[in-house]
Amino acid sequence: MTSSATDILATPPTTNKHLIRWVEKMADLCQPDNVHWIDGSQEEYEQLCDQLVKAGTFFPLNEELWPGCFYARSAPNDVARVEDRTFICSLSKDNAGPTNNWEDPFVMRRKLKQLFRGSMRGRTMYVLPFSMGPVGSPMSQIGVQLTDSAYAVVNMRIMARVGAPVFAEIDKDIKRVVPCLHSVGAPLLPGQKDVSWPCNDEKYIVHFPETREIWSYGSGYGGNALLGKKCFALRIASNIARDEGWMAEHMLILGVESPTHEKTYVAAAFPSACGKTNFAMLIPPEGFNGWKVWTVGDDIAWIKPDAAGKLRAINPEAGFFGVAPGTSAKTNPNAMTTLARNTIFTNVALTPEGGVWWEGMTEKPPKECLDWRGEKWTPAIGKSTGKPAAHPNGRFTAPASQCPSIDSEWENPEGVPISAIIFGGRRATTMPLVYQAFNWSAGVYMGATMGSETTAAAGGAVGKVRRDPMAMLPFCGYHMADYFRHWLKMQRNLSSTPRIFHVNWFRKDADGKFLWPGYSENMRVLKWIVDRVRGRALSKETPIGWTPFYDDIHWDGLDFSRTTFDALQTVDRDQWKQEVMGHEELFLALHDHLPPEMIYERELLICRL
Ligand code: TSX
Ligand code: MN
Repeated sequence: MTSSATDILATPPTTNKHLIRWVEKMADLCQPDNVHWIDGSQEEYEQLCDQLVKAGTFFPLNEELWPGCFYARSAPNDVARVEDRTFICSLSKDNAGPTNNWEDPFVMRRKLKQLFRGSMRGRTMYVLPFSMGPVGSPMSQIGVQLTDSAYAVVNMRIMARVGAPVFAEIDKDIKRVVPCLHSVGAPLLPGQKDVSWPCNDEKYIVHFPETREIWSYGSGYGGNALLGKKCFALRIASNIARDEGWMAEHMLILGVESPTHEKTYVAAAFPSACGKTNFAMLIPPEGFNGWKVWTVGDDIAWIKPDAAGKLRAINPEAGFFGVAPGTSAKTNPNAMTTLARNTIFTNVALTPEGGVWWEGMTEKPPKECLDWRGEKWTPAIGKSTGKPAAHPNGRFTAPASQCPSIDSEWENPEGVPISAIIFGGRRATTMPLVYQAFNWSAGVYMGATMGSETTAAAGGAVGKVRRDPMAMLPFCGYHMADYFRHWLKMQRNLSSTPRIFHVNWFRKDADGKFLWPGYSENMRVLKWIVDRVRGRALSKETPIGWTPFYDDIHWDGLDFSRTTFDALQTVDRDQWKQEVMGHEELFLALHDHLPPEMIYERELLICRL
């Protein structure tokens, strides 16, 4: 380490000896040229962005069109989370379960120490304290990310609360701090010129659940590098939550306000490619005068029983890291307003005016632009090569505070009360538009068996149902069957459980046409859910749960026939017998830890069918 690093270490903005010792130890291991303690100020942010511009990582967008926005292109081999390189290194393999990659923690630690040795040479190590959830909230958790990526730092500043207030919180010594070590794995020799997106072909995203540590190597991208998000707020937090009796879920949170200003909050879990962010920011359609949907979060919910035995939830994040392609003024006007300023765009297209574009943003593509690889792209080139201008996983990083529908309570340290939980999936057949589980354990079964049909964007076979329990398959930091057990156990700590629903916006008719218009019209389903929760709406008992009658849905402003609605809501016993067979596949893999309730619920369902 150079003397400058030692100098900066001599005056750390924290009194926490464990933290200082850990930073020293990791600096010894990674050997950065410099150590920078992040204060989280606007000036620091601007300085880091300037530096990223000089390094060629960032391109400042046209200030008139996109004020405060930057554009970045990743390396082509660093565009998404790397599930096959993601590990849960619990002491026992059994604890990670069959749905996670596992390696012996001692073996993995040795391997990681090798990789991180000297990995930050020629770079600065940033010490980034962050709070997941409002600083000081009893539901919040604290981490410190050491990273050699300024790109990770500026993205984290949008996605989490960072800097001096978090150091102050750490110094109160109330909460355990989760250490997160991150390196892009691209040390520089003296005088070596850097590339615009440093990363390493070899990637490791590693979680140690017992010691609550995260080690991430080789990637600068999203979920691999912004360690507060998937690594901490889901994989590590799911372990903490299990131990402490709460839930860390891959869920959006929204509030529905009625014309009489009654507000009802719901949390919803969807697999990818279902339009989760669009749903979180829904604008009610015609016929819903006085109704409003408010956004609390679009990706993660931490849910905890309060003193009265009701579940309350916070959004641990402070921003949206959303998929850009498909986002438009038509599909999600609130998102478009949110990302209009102070936003970082990654792997979308760059227009000659210094703006950004992606597939689905406008009806007409730009005449010419640079694609996400920096190559010239025109609609004709796109057509002949089949290459999109934006990468399908191109992203925006935008502050939640800029969302027009952001809820007044979104930073309430006590969270918001959750009255309903919604599971969903993309299903062309079998699944009705909406149905309600009979009770909590039937709802847990519903979530445990949920799935989605694969789209072209995901790669692999299109149209096959992929099971994704509670949308947590890539994010549960322990054995998935123990996670179901934890869900079932939660009921015991509650005076009243949220009601549980399943929705499917994607059912098709025999000609392959969508039966439901979706988007804003989903408000009609949301209203029925709210009415059910409030004990106002009737329903019909079916073998799978409660479904609305046509007349239980508010149809003002939409011409929708009884016949089409019946087709949407059909529970076909033969299709459902097939469906139940599909459930068994996943259960087989989990059988040695599976709670008996899951078997009983399946048997009950089979009997009713
Ligand atoms: O986000 C979607 N939502 C949720 C909105 C709150 N999408 C996009 C999914 C990809 C991310 C949807 N796509 C939804 C939906 O509810 N529904 C559909 C399917 C669909 C697509 C086009 C039409 C209708 C349904 N077009 C017309 O009906 C004209
Ligand atoms: Mn997500």
